[in-house]
Amino acid sequence: MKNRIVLILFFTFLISQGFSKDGYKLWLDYQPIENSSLSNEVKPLFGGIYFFGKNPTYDLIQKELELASWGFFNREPEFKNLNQESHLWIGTRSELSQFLGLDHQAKIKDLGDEGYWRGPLNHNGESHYAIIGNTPKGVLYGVFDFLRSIQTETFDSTTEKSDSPKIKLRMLNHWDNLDRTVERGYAGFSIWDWHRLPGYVDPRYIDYARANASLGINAVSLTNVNANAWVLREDFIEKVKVLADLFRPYGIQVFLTARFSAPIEMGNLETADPLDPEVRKFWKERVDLIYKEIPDFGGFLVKANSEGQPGPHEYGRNHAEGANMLAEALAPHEGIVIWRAFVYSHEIDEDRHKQANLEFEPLDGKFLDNVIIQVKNGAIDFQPREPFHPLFGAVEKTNLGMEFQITQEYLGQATQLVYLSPMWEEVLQSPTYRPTSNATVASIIDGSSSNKNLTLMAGVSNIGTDRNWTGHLFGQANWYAFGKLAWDPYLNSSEIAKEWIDLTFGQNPEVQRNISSIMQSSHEAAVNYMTPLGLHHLMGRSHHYGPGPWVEGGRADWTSVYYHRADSQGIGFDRTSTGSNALGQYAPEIASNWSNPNQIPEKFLLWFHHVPWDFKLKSRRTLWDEIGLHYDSGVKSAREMKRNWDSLEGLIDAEQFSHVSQLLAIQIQEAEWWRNACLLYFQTFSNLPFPEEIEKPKGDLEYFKSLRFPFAPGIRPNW
Ligand code: BDP
Repeated sequence: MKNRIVLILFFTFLISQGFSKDGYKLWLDYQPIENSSLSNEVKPLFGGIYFFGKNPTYDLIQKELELASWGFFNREPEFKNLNQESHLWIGTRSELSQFLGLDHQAKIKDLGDEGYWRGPLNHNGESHYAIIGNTPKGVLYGVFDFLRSIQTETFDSTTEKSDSPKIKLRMLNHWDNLDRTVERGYAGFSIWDWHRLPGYVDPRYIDYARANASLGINAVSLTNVNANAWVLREDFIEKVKVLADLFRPYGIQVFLTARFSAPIEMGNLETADPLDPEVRKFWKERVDLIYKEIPDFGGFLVKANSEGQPGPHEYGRNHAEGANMLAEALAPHEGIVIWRAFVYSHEIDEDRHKQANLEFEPLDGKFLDNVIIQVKNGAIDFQPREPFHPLFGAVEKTNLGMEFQITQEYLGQATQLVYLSPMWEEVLQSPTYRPTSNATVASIIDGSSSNKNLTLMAGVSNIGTDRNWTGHLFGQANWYAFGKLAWDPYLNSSEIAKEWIDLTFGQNPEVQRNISSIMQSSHEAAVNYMTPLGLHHLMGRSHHYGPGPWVEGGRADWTSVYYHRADSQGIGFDRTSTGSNALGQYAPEIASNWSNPNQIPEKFLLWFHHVPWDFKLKSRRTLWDEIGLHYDSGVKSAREMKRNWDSLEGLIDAEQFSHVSQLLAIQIQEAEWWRNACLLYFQTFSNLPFPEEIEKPKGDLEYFKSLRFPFAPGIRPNW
């Protein structure tokens, strides 16, 4: 008995020490350095660290270096004085000024508040390795990059590196409710333990901040965009303050979602009209109160007049009047308003695709400078593939930010491995043709072609209380890739993947090759077995889990039939000038090219065109056959992913292996389910046989239609 307890305690100890790869440590798992020349190069640095100043951020850096040193060398690092033998110098440009030549001074100065320089520095004949920023925050980013270069074995003490973020606000949006449920969350409950705050501080908050800071994420909105005004009460602000205080030295600013009707719900006012003096007073006082507790509070993220959320329209006011009212209250404190463009009204428009442009284009130039409009990557709603949102490039005077969804609401939730970065990259690299012919979405949102300073990339978080944070281990790769792209939206997805694989699975080339090919093929595979050739919004109602192409009834633009429009003639949504003309919201270069079904990239064909079943694609096959082939190839890719993964047994940690292998088996079943359900359903319109070469869809359409998932994760109880 005693032995058993000892054994259990020992395993608990091992787990707490991180010997088991349960995913808790994310990409910050500092493993022993096996490469001896790297170890010889790096060890002396950890044996002589000197900080040129003192501040809370340096304290955190010190802790991070301790963790890393224990992980890399199983020993304590040594912190020295300047007159002792110090090898690793850490500080800001001004702190190190007497040791820096003019060229270094200038180079570092150009990197702004958040950039860093790291490299060799000789002084009085002695060589040092220095990590320098203009601010402690820049230093922090430099240190994380330095540690990452050791983990990925790319560190070289003789070369210098400098970097700085291209986007100002790199932000996670949590859709977390105050009761700890998470809207569209698939990784357990909210990590914000509101009930036990402010008294109890969960150590997870620190690891969360470390993970974000290591990627350069510098802002978080804590609460659901379907907001609850309760978070603005004094007792909750006290809780928020605890988080803000913890995150501050990690360079992370806290935002909250503001419910537009808060003046009524908590201020006892009869109206929330943004032009009403009492309402303005309410917000000003509330904002002042928040800043008293949290002097660097970021501001508000607002969803208004969308999906039933209250907003200025109730009072005959427009989005600019609503946003500006909040912006005025925040401006004296340098706070900002992030106002979402994901809007659609109660009256069903002929095409929801057009709604944001219809509402926001006329308001261009009417928003105050401290307002950013946060636009989803596509015009519908985070579908497996969407063309870029026409608002990018249609609005010139207003600040525009990007909203991506990291949580996989429409992309397999937490049962599927789908690496989202290629999808984001596709959107970021899309040419908008406005304001100049070479303006891509990336160059609009980083301000380089839109000439804006207040820039933003937000990602809807996929984080929860699951031990591995994201439910599926590969969800971590999406968090990671989001952070990287927010820092530099021109990065390449396969390189980001390679880095993440290095950090998560180590250096074995076979492991790296296999996992990289799994990740790179995963998005196209999911698009193929869910919504190929521009199809969209085919998922099950409410929970959005699995296929539901037959969903109809109720609000039209919440159904599938509204989007696919299949009939005996063909399938697809005509958004050309013969249909809704949503295409007209894009620049003429795009509109004219895409209005021709023979010219539009086939991946967007059915997004913009209603096409006959016998329409010939570039392959010279009919549309019907191609739909079948795409669905089938998606399933085959999912199987290939699993085969690839299973070949890694024994080469990677057993716990990681089994976790992903089991989930890939589910992914195959779900891919088959999507293919079978969609093809059998669409066949009821096409009345055509399936192409010879595909595996014939099996099953009974009525059975698929009858499936119900009342307890699927991530949905509101009343849905
Ligand atoms: C949709 C989600 C819904 C969100 C909404 C939003 O299904 O839960 O509230 O987006 O972005 O994708 O506001």
